[in-house]
Amino acid sequence: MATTTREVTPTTKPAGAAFDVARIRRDFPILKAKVHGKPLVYFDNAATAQKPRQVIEAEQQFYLSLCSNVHRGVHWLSENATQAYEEARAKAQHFLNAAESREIIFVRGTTEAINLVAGTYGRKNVQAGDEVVISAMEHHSNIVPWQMLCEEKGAKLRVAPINDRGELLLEEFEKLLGPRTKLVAVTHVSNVLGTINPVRQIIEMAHRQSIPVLLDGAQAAVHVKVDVCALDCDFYTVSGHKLYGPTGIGLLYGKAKLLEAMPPYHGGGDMISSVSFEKTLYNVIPCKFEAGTPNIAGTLGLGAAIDYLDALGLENAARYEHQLLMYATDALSRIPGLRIVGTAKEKASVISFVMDGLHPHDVGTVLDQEGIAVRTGHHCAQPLMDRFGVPATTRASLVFYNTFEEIDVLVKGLHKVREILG
Ligand code: C6P
Repeated sequence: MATTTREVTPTTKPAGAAFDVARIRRDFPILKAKVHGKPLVYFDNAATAQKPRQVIEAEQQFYLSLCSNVHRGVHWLSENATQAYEEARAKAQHFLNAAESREIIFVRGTTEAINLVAGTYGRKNVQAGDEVVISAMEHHSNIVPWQMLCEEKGAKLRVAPINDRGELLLEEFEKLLGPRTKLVAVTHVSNVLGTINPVRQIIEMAHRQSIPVLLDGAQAAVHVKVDVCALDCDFYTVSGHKLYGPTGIGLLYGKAKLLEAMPPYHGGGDMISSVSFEKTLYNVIPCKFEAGTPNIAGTLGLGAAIDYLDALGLENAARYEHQLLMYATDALSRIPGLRIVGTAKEKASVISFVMDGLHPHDVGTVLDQEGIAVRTGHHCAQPLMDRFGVPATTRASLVFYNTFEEIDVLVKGLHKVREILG
């Protein structure tokens, strides 16, 4: 399959030099794979992204030459592994532009990051009668932990509505804020709709009433340059595996003064400064929140992914992804009986759609036979499906190693879906 950058309409043509997708694709070994005898077209990036060779090698290198535990040994291997682990933290700090590296906590992913905040900050600060505000477009990971907390505390979960394009209704959101609101937790980018939320305004509105804000950045960090200092968000979450890093590793950013005041999450080794049967004293941040042996290889892999993105230039990638989004939106909109769910003005390259009379699972199964990987289902966002009156959608999520030619293959595949399924 050709992997050149295609000329598109002047309004969508990239500024500056063409993005060398063919070269980039060579970094991702799996993209050469064939599925059912057809070249793989991987459009399930929002579920998990593919990994460049640099990430795979960083993990492998840890086991080949550095394997040991961190923060625990005086021997050469352990000291060097510790140094590499802390270097990865510094890379994450710079990636998010956090003020200090101790504001970066390594977790398994966004799910664990949000559970950590709900289980510590939430448990400490949310009491009976208080409220937590989320939005109607949240992933289950940013619903259920708050629901569990509210149930335990007798607090209330309030949900800010969205319009039919999938945009947050900011005025309605602001009306939900008040003296009882103890936290706002919203997604930066929707995994279903692709909507990029106006997070600056959200944070300003909440901060005017001294309400802290958690941003679920699982999808956003991939497409948007995140600057937690400029945003002034209180917590930010990242899933490493969506950011071209390994599975089982992610980041929680938290402002130091909040993290310091929070009780620990898990108890165990490394999160303590001293233990006796009478009393345990906790370690300083970030160690206070990293109990037990961490995912060291994954952390180094995530560090390599951040290096990769730095070299590529996230802004360059985002510009190219926007081209793909425009091209795919136009092409898919021309398919009779296909409706795109999520048409926000500010959108990342995630396209959910439904086809008249067809179940998304059947659509996904036929596409799979063509070598095309999309996600079908409720995308862990059942309340959002209800909001749009659909049980499920088919979702194509595009990133910088995807090509215009692959979108043509998807369009062809969707015509085939219609031929086969009626
Ligand atoms: N969404 C998707 O296919 P974890 O699984 O912890 O890395 O991330 C959870 C999560 C939280 N918030 C958002 C906005 C997400 O998109 C996800 C993960 C994947 O859409 C898997 S369900």
